[in-house]
Amino acid sequence: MENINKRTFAAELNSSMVGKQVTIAGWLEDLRDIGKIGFASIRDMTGTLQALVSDETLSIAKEIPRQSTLIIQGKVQNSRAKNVKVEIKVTKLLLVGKALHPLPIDPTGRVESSLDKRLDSRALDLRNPCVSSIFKTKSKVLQTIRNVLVSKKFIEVHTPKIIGSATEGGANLFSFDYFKRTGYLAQSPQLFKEQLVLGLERIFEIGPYFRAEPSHTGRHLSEFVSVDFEAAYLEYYDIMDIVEELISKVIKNVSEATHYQSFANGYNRIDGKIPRISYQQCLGELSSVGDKLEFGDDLSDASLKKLGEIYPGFYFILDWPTKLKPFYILEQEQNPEISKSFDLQYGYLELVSGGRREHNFDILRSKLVTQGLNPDLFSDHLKTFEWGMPIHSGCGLGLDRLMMVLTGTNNIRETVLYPRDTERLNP
Ligand code: AMO
Repeated sequence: MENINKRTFAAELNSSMVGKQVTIAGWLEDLRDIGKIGFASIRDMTGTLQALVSDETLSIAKEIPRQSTLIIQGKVQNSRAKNVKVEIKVTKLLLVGKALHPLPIDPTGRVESSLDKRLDSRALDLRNPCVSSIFKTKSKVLQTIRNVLVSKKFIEVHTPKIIGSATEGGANLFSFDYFKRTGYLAQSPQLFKEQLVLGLERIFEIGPYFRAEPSHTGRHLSEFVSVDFEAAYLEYYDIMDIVEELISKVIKNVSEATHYQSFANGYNRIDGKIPRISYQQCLGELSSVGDKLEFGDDLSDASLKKLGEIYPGFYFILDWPTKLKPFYILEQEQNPEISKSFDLQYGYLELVSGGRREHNFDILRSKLVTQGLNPDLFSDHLKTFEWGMPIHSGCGLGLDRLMMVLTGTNNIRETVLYPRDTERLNP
């Protein structure tokens, strides 16, 4: 059919087009055959439209299995149906891709399938508008994040995902044969992003990272996307300000554009300001609800759940004990047992981790040793700290986890197209 490149999308159809000839494309979701005529429900990436078929086009439509892809030509006319303003009176109907039944899942969502089954047929699952809206929202979230960071003079970079030594310490590292040497998959861009502030000052990267974590939870994957940013001459609380702005702009844009309104209303309760609670304060709060922890203890899921009840929604936990943080996090001058660090939480869920970085070569080297890491493996990184390294701070935001919060799911696999975990390597 001609003019398919000038197709009209379902969401574009409106009363001002009545009488116009249009070409549309999409998949057949339903066909209501009422004798001499039939009403086909066609869905495309923007929504559904009603197509009226009769005579020859009705006979063709009746033979087409649901979910098959069609190209249709016809005239826009007013519809008699109560909830449909305009419809297409079909003159030509072309079957483009036939769907072979039985299909593995019902992408209309009328018949529910398990998440596993849906992930096995992810391409088809994405025809379900509730599912595709997660990924449309994700794209919008990314656009918002990029706009905010670029407006603050950050430039977007790409650092290697194939690396020669660990970025976050030796644990959880995937290794593989790299031309007779051992290569690793990057756990984070941590070392590169710090090195880059030397010449570029403010950078961000949005990319996939890999952790060989044998976790079986709703929030860990072996491959996840992180939004990392790093800036020279900013303090860790400046980074928290940027995180706060990112979260508030993301929520504003998402709630304007999608149906995740209920969540946005919840966020409005805290007025765009995210509470900042020190680790020490958290211990006090937890103790008051019977959870007694010593300074230096990590906060377990159970403790974080309790904190989440005290601080519903987003909250920062800052000034963590130095011993709980990686070697690159700077200590407080007044008390080296406390670090200049923060996490952003949503209830029990950790979304962001960041802090001010150690920028002194000798201290950084000795911290590697203290944490049981071999400084020789970090020589390419360490040497950059002898070339005039500015003070700097930054953070990493788990995009897929943020999507869990925005869409109200407790399984990260819902927010990733093709999730990778201990069980899942295909499709
Ligand atoms: P961290 O290890 O805390 O910090 O990771 C940053 C954020 O990434 C997300 N995340 C994950 N998401 C899904 N599956 C996983 N297995 C997974 N692991 C982490 C979380 C987490 O908060 N280099 C530091 C960041 C920095 O200091 O700049 C880092 O990687 O949302």
